[in-house]
Amino acid sequence: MSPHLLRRTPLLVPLLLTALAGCTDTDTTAPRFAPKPQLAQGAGGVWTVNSLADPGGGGCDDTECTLREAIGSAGPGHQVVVASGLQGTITLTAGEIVINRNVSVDGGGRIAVNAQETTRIFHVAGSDIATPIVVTVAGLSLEHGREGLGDGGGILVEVANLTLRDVHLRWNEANRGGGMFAAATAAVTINSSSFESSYGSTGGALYNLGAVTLVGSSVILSATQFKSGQIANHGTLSVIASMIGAAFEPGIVNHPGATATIMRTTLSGNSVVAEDPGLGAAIHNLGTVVMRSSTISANASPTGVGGLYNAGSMTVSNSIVAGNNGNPECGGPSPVMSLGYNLTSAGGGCAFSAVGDQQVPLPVIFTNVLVGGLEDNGGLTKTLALTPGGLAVDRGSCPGETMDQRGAPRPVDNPSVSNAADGCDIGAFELQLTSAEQVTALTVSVSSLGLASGTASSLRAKLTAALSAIEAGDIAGACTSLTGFTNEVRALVGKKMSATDASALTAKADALKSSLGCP
Ligand SMILES: [Ca+2]
Ligand SMILES: [Ca+2]
Repeated sequence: MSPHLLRRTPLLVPLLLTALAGCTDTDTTAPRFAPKPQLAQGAGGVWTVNSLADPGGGGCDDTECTLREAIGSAGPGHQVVVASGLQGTITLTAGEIVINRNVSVDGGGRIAVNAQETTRIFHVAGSDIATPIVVTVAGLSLEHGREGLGDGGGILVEVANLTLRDVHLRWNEANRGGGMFAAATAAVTINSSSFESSYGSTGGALYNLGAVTLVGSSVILSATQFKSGQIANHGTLSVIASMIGAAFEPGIVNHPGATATIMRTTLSGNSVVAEDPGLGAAIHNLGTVVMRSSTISANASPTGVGGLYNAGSMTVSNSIVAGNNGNPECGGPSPVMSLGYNLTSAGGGCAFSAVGDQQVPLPVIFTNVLVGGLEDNGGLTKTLALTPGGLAVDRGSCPGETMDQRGAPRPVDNPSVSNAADGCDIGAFELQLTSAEQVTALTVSVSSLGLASGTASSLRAKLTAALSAIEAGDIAGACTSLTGFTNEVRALVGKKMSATDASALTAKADALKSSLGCP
């Protein structure tokens, strides 16, 4: 056990800032809600919440239907929705809300549920292990849930298949799993959602005994103790296109017997206190970890392992594990196995020596690999952008991948940069081509088709004109040249160019025109 006591105080300032920032969305108490005639409650299996009160008089009707009443009234397969115009915070006053049937609950992104630190918020549990209930919860903020000595301050998931979509768990606290506890009988998919400012004695954000998948989701500002991780995984965990960062203690602790798959994900800003020697700041693995196309940077464990600690089985491919504070960045009794195309720091980095692996001097990491801190670079989660022309660009290999963490296309092959394999970039982020680079790539494509020289040079001339226009800031001119190019390509179909080649060229040119805002 770690001797230190993690205090919640350091969280207060970010908590307050987040609270202020969040006011506009969900804390509006002045209702915009104007009562409108509703369809009869329950008609067509739809129950409409029309009140921010709790618990309500007991039944869900058109005069008053609280969230608790709607969920209690909904039969198997029914939906709970929120009346159009209803917006604000539901303050729980009667304990947790139990969901024990196949229902979907959608707050439309306009409703916060605040448990005032007196109770857990949702308890999702069927009773038949052979037939778990199937539940969807969407469009809600779940705040200030607290289960001090128990499991799951925000949500406790037991015999259930639960999908969260656009659900934001904030300021929740529990003994195990401040935001969520997933039992061994739980299967949970967490999509486009976030855990923020959670606290758990073990598992600050999430404690998993079952099967949990995060997609396009974030875990930030969580805290925990007892070396358990923001995500304490004892089951099966998949983290895809997500971000885990700015947390106290390791981002993920993968416990003995547990399996974690990390893909197209960024772990950054996780920090382990000096009183926990030997802990890995990003991932502390005692089970099995498979990592691919992820970025592990700027995590800190001053007396431990800055990036990846391994006492089990861990394989890493096409990933950046560099610029973490802690020596070494990979450590523990078992080697972190490279499957190739990784980039790490020279010296204190990981002992990667498979095909495509690079050892880069530490000062270069933040000048010629990564741009800097976590930013909103598009997509659902923050990312660490790559330096244009830097050492990670086109030096990776990502067979089967079609997008990066943000959802941007990958691989993107910059024809001016030599490829290590398929033109994919190393890590979670794929650098997209600039407009000028897209024109150059089109020129390379034209040259590779084996066209008659007159045909090829006529097409290239249009692209050269487009490139000159882009470099001169003449967008209208670039649009004109690109339109001339696509018209000429289409005219060649069936004569000097196959339909397949033509559509590949016009698709790229049209995408560029679209990004330039061409008419
Ligand atoms: Ca690339
Ligand atoms: Ca290239």
